[in-house]
Amino acid sequence: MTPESATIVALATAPAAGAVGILRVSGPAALEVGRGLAPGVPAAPTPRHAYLTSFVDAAGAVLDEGLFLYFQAPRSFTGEDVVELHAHGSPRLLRLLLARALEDARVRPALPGEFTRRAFLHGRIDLTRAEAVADLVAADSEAAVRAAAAGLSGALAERIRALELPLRELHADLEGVLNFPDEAEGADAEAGSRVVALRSAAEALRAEVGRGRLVRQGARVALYGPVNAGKSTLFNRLVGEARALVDDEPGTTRDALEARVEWDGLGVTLYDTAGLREAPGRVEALGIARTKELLAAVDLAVLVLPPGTSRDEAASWTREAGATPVLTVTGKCDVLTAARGSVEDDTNAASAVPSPLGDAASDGMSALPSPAPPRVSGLTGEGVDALRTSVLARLWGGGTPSAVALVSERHADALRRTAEALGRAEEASRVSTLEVLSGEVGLALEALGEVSGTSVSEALLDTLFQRFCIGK
Ligand SMILES: Nc1nc2c(ncn2[C@@H]2O[C@H](COP(=O)(O)OP(=O)(O)OP(=O)(O)O)[C@@H](O)[C@H]2O)c(=O)[nH]1
Ligand SMILES: [Mg+2]
Repeated sequence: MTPESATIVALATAPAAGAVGILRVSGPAALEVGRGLAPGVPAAPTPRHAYLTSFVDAAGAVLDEGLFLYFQAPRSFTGEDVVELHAHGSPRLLRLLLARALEDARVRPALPGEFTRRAFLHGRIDLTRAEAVADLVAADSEAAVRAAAAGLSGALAERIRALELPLRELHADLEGVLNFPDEAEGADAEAGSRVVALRSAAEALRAEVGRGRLVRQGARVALYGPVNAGKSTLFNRLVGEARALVDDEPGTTRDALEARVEWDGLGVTLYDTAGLREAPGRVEALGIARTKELLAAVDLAVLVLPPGTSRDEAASWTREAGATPVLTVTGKCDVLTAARGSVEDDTNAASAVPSPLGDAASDGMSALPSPAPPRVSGLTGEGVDALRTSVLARLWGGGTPSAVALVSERHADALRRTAEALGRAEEASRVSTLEVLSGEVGLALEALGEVSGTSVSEALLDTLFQRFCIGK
């Protein structure tokens, strides 16, 4: 029995008490099984019509009343006959209904993602859309929801097709010239420039991988800098609650703290870290080692400097972040403003600032690299909105976080192999034979097919659909 001939059943709603619970059946026996539970429904129900009916046990006793929907193959989500019973959301009742459906020998429990997998196998959706279903369910920010919805409506499928069709044509032309040199003569004339264009289109899609990952997983942003710069105060301000301990003793923060926020719909995990300094105590040194580890892993490092930091010092702090992009801000700007009026004003927090404002760099701003870093104050909130905007701009680089085709790591890997094969094809078009060129174009096509699903293995499908929940 091939998997497709089995009828599958699962609860499509979470196994918890709720307003509505849905039992979903798909496959050739779906209607019969569904009617077994809801005998009041006509033998040939109108497809897509909601019947209000009773659900009964094996003896015919009424268990619940709810809606019965029938979707006739192929016009259903899976492409097969589908029946949905919308009952009251009682977990115990739903298990009874499920058990009854499973009494039929033609029925077995659905595997995770199996409904969606059948939709894919029956050509109802391509692989990018099937994955968008899982992305939507897993989405934990507004940007992720919107991007998954775009994927669901075929945004990525569209762009893959725009690449796949001309690639297929090129491959056919080349194979034509190779196999029927007389009939297809000249079809390879533009091959070189066609390959170049296709390669840059593949690279352009690949370039969205970073954004796709940001949307899918959220961005990681760490605050770092010298001890006592005001990182924890700023962290609390950005998070909107007093999460981190704040104190005027340098080295207050040891463990890195994290908090999840959503800015302009984009999920952001924000980290507060142990301040960096030479010769700390043992525990603090462990914290500093963590800071450095974290800095290497985040998408953006926000360097918080005390007012009055010199240009050279600022540059050396920047280097602590290694390859991670850095956004520098001057913290405690309320102090700076006050100190400009009275340098030795001990009545405000200026006394807590480690770098004295009264030394050679008496005007702190002119000592920093130009343009001067934006100024913020975690204490008063000044400049914090502007900082949020700059962080988003640095992460996203313009545009709204939803305008992305959600390129996943899997897509990225397939696109990389597509682009590499096209790179070799480009080379071959200049120095090698038509066979080699056509071979590389064929490989590019195969790699691209993994994205849409025109060329995928069972193993890949297994891995993909394991991400899904049962009943999806
Ligand atoms: N005036 C003023 N004082 C601030 C500001 N931010 C922090 N402070 C003070 O500076 C001291 C250190 O603040 P923290 O937020 O703990 O600084 P930190 O960078 O997290 O310090 P470590 O965890 O020790 O590295 C505290 O006394 C804060 O009240 C600010 O924006 N303005
Ligand atoms: Mg701190």
